[in-house]
Parts: sequence; C-alpha cells; structure tokens
Amino acid sequence: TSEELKVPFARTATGTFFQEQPKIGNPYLEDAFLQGYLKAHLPSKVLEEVSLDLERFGARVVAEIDSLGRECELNPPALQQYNAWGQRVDHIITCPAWKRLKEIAAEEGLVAEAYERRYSNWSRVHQITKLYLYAASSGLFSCPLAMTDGAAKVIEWMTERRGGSDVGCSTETVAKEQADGTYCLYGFKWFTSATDADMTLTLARIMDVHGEVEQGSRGLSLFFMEVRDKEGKLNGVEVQRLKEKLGTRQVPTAELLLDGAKAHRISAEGRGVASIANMLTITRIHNVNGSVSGMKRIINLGRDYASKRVAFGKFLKDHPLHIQTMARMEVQRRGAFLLLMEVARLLGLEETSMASERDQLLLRLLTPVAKLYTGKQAIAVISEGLECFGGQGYMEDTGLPVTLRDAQVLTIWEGTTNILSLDVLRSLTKSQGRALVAFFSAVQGKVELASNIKDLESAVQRMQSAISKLEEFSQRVGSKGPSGTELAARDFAYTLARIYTGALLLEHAARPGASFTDIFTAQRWCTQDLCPVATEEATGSYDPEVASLDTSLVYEG
Ligand code: UCC
Ligand code: FAD
Repeated sequence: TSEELKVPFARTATGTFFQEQPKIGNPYLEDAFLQGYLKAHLPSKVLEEVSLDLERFGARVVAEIDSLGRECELNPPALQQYNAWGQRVDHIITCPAWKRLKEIAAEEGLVAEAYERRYSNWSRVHQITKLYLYAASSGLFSCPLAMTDGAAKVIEWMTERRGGSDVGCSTETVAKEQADGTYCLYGFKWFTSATDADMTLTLARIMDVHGEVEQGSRGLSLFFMEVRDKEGKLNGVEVQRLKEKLGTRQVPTAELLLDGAKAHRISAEGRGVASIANMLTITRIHNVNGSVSGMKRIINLGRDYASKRVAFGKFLKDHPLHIQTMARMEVQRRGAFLLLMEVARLLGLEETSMASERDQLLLRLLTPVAKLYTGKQAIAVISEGLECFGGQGYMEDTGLPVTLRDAQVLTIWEGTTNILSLDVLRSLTKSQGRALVAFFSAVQGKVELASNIKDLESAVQRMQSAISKLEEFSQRVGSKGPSGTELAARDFAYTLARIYTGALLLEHAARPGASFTDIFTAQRWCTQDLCPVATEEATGSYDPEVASLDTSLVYEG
C-alpha cells in the first residue's frame, strides 16, 4: 500500500542514508610534502625522471595494487601438507593476487632499482620513495621485498624456537660438513616469513669431528640454501605449520624443520652474526618505510572521509577539533617521512662510496633510531586514524582494522624497541663515541640553517635547549656504569629520534621555497614533541587562528 512505501526500513529497504566510502587518491600527487622534499634534494634531471615515474606508479597503486593488497588479506595463505595420495608435499598455497604482486614488483624493479643505480647515490631515495607509495597498499608484499633486498645485500635468515632477539644463544641449528665441502643443516626455525622464496640464507653452528659446537654468537656461521631441488621437491625441509598471527596474515610465516637440508657456507666460520649486519640495515629501513607508508595511507583515507561525513550538521573537516587531531597525526607522518628519507639518502651515499665518515656513522646510528621510533609512531597514528572513522574504523569489512593489526608487528620484528635501543648504544660503543659526535654535528648544521628565519626563532631556541640537555645527559649517564646506561637506552634513543627529526623539519622549513605549512610543522614538532608538556607556548597552539593552519596541514596536496 502507499502507507507501507513511506516506511524507510520496511522489508528490503535499509534506510535512505548510505555513507560514502573513503578512497585513496594518487599517493604521489596528493603528497605535497614528498614533492617538496624531492624538489629540494634531487638534481634537476633526476627529479624530472623520478617524478614522472612516481606519478605513473602512484596511479598504478590506486588502480591495481591497492585492490590486490586487499585480496591478499581476504585470501590468506594455506598449507597443504599431504597430497591426495598421502605423500608429504608441504605446499604453501598463496592466492593469485599475491603472485600478481610478485610480478608487479619485478616489473617495477622495486628491489632492482636500488642495485641498478640508474641515478647513482639517489637510486636508494628513488627506490624507497616508490616503496613508500606502495607498501601500505601492497597487502604486506612489502615484507618479502624487504627480505629480498636484505638478501640481495647479504642474506635472509630465520629465528628459532628459543627466540629471535638473542640470536647468539637461541640458535640451535647445527651444520654437518660433507665430504664435498657442502653442509647438511639440522634444526627448527620458529619464525620464517619468506616461505615461498626460492632460496634462503640462514645461521647454524658447525659441528666438529666430535659432534661438538661452539655456543654464543661466535659459534654461528652463515649458510645459503635452496628451498627446493630441480624437481621442485623440498630440500630436507618440512613445513610444520603456518603461524596464527594477529596481523600480517597475508604473509606465509611458518615453522620449519630442517632435516638434512643441503647448504653452502657463505661467511667465515663464526662470523655469521657480523655478516648479517648489512641485511639488518636494509630490512630495518624497509620497516621504517612500512611505518611511514602506513601512517600516510590512514591519513589520506581520513581526510577523504572528513570531507564526506557529516556530524552535528557539518562535515567532519569543519570541526576544528577533529582537524586538530588529524593535523597532529600529519606532523608525526611528516617528521617520520624526513627521517626515512635521511636514512635512504645516507644509504645511497654509502652504496656508491660517496659517504663521508660522518655519513657512515650517522647511517649506523640512525637506522635503529628510526626503526624503533617510527614503529611506535605508526601504531599510535594508525590507532588514532581508525578513530577518525568512528565505528566504521572498527569494522573488518571496511578494510581499516587490518592496518592497525599489521602495524603492531612493526615494533616487534626486525628487533624490538629495547633490542634496537641497545643497538643504538652498541653503535656508540663500537665507534668509541664518534657516532654521537657525528649526530650533534649534523643536528647543529641543520638547526643553523634555520637560525636566521624569524618564524622559526622560537623553534630553534627550543631545539638548542633540547640539544644542550641531551649533551649534558650523555655526559652524566656515562658515569652510571653499564647497567645505568642500559636502563637509559630507550629514553636516550627516543630523544635522539625527536631531536634529529626536529632538525630535519627545521632544515626543510628553512629551504628556499618552503611553504607556510613546512614552517608550521617544524614549529609544532619543536613545541609538542621535544617537550610535550603544556608550556606557556604550547597553549598558543589552542588559538582559534591555528585551526585554519590545521586545515592547511591536513589538506595540503
Ligand atoms: O623479524 C624478521 C623479519 C621479518 C620480516 C621483515 C619485514 C621488514 C619490513 C617490512 C615492511 C612492512 S627477521 C629477524 C630479525 N631479527 C633481529 O632483528 C634480531 C634482533 N637481535 C639483534 O639485533 C641483536 O642485537 C643481534 C642478534 C644482532 C646481536 O646480538 P649479540 O650476539 O649480542 O651480538 P654482538 O656480539 O654484540 O655482535 C656481533 C657482531 C659485532 O661485530 P664484531 O664481531 O665485528 O665486533 C657487532 O658489532 O655483529 C655486529 N653487529 C652489528 N653491526 C651487531 N648488530 C649490528 C648492527 N645492527 N649493525 C652492524
Ligand atoms: P624476546 O627476545 O623474547 O622479547 C620479549 C621482550 O623482552 C620484548 O619486549 C623485548 O624487547 C624484551 N627484551 C629481550 N631482550 C632484552 C634485553 N636484553 N633488554 C631489554 N629488553 C629485552 N624472524 C626471522 O628470523 N625471520 C622471519 O622471517 C621472521 N618473521 C616473523 C614474522 C612475524 C609476524 C613475527 C611476529 C616475528 C618474526 N620473526 C622472524 C621473529 C622476530 O624477529 C622476533 O620475534 C623478534 O626479533 C623478537 O624476538 P623474540 O620473539 O625472541 O622476543
């Protein structure tokens, strides 16, 4: 009847209001901050080519990669242990989207770019920028790419049941030398993420003629092994089970038994841990990229949503408090992005033998600093990001919650926050303090660039005071002995991250052609992140005029 037709929720009708879905745009074109960075640093010819490539690739991320990534989340890997005839096959089945992502990665040269070095020392910046556009949409295919890159540099290796931080004590796999000089490996690998790889590099202890092995890091050597033989049969490897994980479910992480796997030793005996150092640098930089890329994606979706969703009679973007929340997320992303670019730039210099001693020390020190700090930022920003979508942010089928589940691993794998804080100390000890001298000199150089700019005056002052406090602290903490130094490791590493990021933001804001949002970002960081307590100056950031700056920060580009 006509009476029934007027009822909006009757029968198949589910109401008249449907919220529009948030969408990502071309992640290169929408990122004015990234474009500003490339313009400031790349030589003009390189900039011309790289920006064309990034614009094209950004369009491919939106049109093709993003939906493949989602498919990988919806179709996680499975393990087929036996075939229909009862034979053990241990076949890890991945979905077509995962395989397609592998092809795209090869087509785009997402790892090769770094080794072909078309743009000399800038090739790493090009590669990492491309990965930055890619990672958050890639359904974690960024993970095997990180390991491939690490292996290309040196190796890929595996954690055992006893644990993954203390590799020296936890690795039980043994290697028996064969008459032909190869080895057979026996052990249990507790975490192996690259299970669909063709080859792997792994640590094991060589048994002597009496069957004895040396314990600790010094007993470990590095081995290369192919996962399958020419007929496709597993090389003395059994896949025990796939891991049940909070996130990264797209990645086929498995427990493997090595039962006589044939392998070749590729490091000097007992130099296994030292020889994976290069890999640690590469994969940790990929981790930084995963963190920054994840932050960027949730912010992009959030700002699109804020211009579509109405609450209390206006768009979310017209509620200053909502936009202030997003602006704070964006400040974190911008700071983390510059730190990512800084380590990529230093890596590029090192790989082309153009790095000064200071650059090398900085690369060694900043890699763990950036990994540990951006991982924490990513979890916080992405968690806040889900809240920006209200209840929808919590709904699995929006594809939003997966971003938080995937972010949680960023502070665990590739070394936990504490292990990396201790690695920061290791880099200082190993360099006899020269890494810290390099740090202060690089920071001062960047801050000085900003010292004559009126709008940056108070930010520079805050930085100078933070630097002095850090210098004092570094001198004082040394006198507390090794256990006192160890207890300070995390706070110390966070402080290094905050100060270096502040210096990068100041440098960026001081360059010719910097925008007012660049200046505002540096001011914000130096007010809130160097010393986030509510100082008199901090209360200035609650002024109504600041709200329009918040909008510019969130919607720029
Ligand atoms: O989790 C994993 C992968 C998952 C997927 C990857 C995806 C990536 C991103 C995706 C984006 C979304 S793979 C497993 C990761 N595992 C770890 O990171 C291990 C954590 N544990 C550590 O980092 C520890 O610090 C150890 C195992 C590296 C070191 O322990 P030790 O036994 O106490 O080591 P030592 O005795 O202090 O160091 C042994 C040697 C020394 O050199 P020499 O012998 O010449 O004095 C150290 O200086 O190794 C050197 N070394 C280093 N060199 C140790 N760490 C480093 C380093 N970071 N750089 C350079
Ligand atoms: P633990 O070392 O037991 O850490 C537990 C806690 O103790 C942490 O909070 C840690 O910070 C703290 N802690 C430990 N030691 C110290 C210390 N000295 N001082 C202060 N605090 C300390 N590994 C691989 O080799 N290959 C892979 O492909 C791989 N894939 C993975 C995939 C996933 C999804 C996950 C979650 C892990 C993977 N790992 C892989 C293993 C990973 O690298 C380790 O789990 C990680 O390094 C932490 O080691 P652990 O598990 O032994 O933790």
